[in-house]
Amino acid sequence: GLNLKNIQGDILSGLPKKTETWYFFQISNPTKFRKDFRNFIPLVKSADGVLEDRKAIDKHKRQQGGGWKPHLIPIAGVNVSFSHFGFQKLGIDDAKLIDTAFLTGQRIDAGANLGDKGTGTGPNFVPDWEEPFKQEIHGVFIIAGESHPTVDKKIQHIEQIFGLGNASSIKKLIAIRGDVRPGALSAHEHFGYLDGISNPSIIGFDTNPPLGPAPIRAGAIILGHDGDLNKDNRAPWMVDGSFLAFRWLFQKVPEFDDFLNRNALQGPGMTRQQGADLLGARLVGRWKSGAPIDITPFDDDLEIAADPNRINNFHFTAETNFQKLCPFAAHVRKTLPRADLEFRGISLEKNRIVRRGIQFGPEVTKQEKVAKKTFHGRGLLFACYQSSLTDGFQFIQQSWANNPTFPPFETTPETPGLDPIIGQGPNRELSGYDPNDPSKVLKLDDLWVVPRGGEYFFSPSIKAMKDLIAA
Ligand code: N7H
Repeated sequence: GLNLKNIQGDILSGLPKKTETWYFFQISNPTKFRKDFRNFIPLVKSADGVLEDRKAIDKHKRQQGGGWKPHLIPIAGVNVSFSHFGFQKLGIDDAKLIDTAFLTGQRIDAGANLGDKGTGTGPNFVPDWEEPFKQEIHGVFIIAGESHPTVDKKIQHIEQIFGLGNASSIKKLIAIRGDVRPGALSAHEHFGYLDGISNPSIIGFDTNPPLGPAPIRAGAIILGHDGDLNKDNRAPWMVDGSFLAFRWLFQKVPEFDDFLNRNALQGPGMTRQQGADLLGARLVGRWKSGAPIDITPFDDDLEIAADPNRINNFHFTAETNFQKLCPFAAHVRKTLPRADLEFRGISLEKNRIVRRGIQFGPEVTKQEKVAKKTFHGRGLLFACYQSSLTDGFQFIQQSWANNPTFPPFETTPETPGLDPIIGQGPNRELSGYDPNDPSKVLKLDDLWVVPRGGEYFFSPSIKAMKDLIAA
């Protein structure tokens, strides 16, 4: 079984959050850091702690009796992760983490494999990122909570533990605040689509999974368990940890909406708005409600969206080798191709990731809508966990989203093209956007999702924090 008291809470359960701060730091004084870290460990929320928090939240909701404006109970969750450079700084040998993406770091990987824009090549690649991410990042604190005051109090506590000013054992590089969107949009990302629907169900943890993709073994996400392809080669302290890929992704929402409007699909009795909505759904693979176009291709369906056993229970089975219902390049088909590969007997278990992102930035203003142009930074603090970055995040981005010939097909003439949401690369186009003629190719505008920073981290077990990192 899984030791839920030893695994950090964001990995398995997801820290409950309305707001979350990502606090990136360098270790300036390793000896003092190790001492301070011992006092920090009690703040860390385990998977078990999150389950208890969720119970308390549910109980509180019941007691509120579904009032018109429920109060939230103050709950904070703290997690911590280290980059390869952080382990090096602490003198910890992390070679048995094996993962080349982790050991290289994301700045160089961004040029070599992820397709980010920038200058220079190889180890000298400098991506077009925000300044703090061009520096060496050693670690990140993740602080989640129901409100800004609760989170800010925790941040102050953490800063006290590690000391302030010249006496500090850490140097803050940047703290980025994420916030879920207001009101009814709270579970939707900034383009407007419901997010957080399809995360892998984990055998032995998710006891009553809804219908959908086959549940996976814990080792696909957590090191040292069945399903971790390097299980037998890990050092003992790596067990119960997980790799974290972080990406700071800016979204150009008015520009995306304008593109959908300009290229709206046309059909009998279809308004321009309906044609724009249909095009958007075909680029994502889901309607804004979350309903998958593989099962409701021409109209949104709120009943399907509201049913946990239908919203994720689609497999492209009627569609392998075809893209009338859903384009090959649609974001959810690129990032989890389901039957496209499974019908050839290829398992997707090793490529599954657990996504834990949060939105950042304000709602689109009237001024931006009118100008069809972004004036305020907003987007997604993308985060995902996996037991291999090279099979998980990196693979999905490089070999699927950025690869115009994925999925590979023998029987159709169409080249799928790029994932229109996250795909990066020279030829920004995809086929299949028009259900009436899947061979038609749509030229896309410049990126609507712009990477401005990121790093690869390892989220150690709580035992590893005590035995290996703390002094
Ligand atoms: Fe994606 N979007 O709004 O269009 N994503 N994503 N993603 N994404 C998903 O099924 C989005 C990004 C995956 O299991 C949904 O939960 C945006 C990166 C995977 O069927 C929506 C951004 C990577 C899935 C979005 C972004 C992925 C997924 C449907 C950036 C990895 C699950 C909701 C700003 C490299 C696929 C859901 C499955 C779903 C959007 C980034 C991967 C709406 C806007 C960088 C694996």
